[in-house]
Amino acid sequence: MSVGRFLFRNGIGGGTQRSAPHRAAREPRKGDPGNSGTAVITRTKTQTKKPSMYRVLLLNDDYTPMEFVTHVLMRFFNKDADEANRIMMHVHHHGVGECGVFTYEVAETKVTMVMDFARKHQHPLQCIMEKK
Ligand code: TYC
Repeated sequence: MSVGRFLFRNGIGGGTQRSAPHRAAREPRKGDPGNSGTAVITRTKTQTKKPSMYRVLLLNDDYTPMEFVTHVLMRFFNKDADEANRIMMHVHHHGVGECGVFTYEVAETKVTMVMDFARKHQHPLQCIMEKK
């Protein structure tokens, strides 16, 4: 190869140096033309919100039969016989007890179903919900 051809191929002679016109050869840096150095973070993470949770409680009274309360706990709160009896006796002795913890709409539905069921059987059983 001639000296002239060598210099042309290796970029010293031969005129125009060509490169991609719109892509920087490195990461943009502060002070580069058209780079203010101010970044706008449009979203840091997927937005998720934990729902508020509500306790559903049974209240004690002097008239509702124990067996009825145990049945309610099995029917509406999916407790087995032992757990239902334990919760019923807790309410009987302490005045109030937890049936479960649910989102607002589920808790509200449980309360309505228990209250309707107790009314239908003419028992004064009270079921309420409270925000955790
Ligand atoms: N205290 C009631 C009784 O002696 C039993 C009972 C238990 C009632 C729990 C309501 O939520 C209740 N028959």
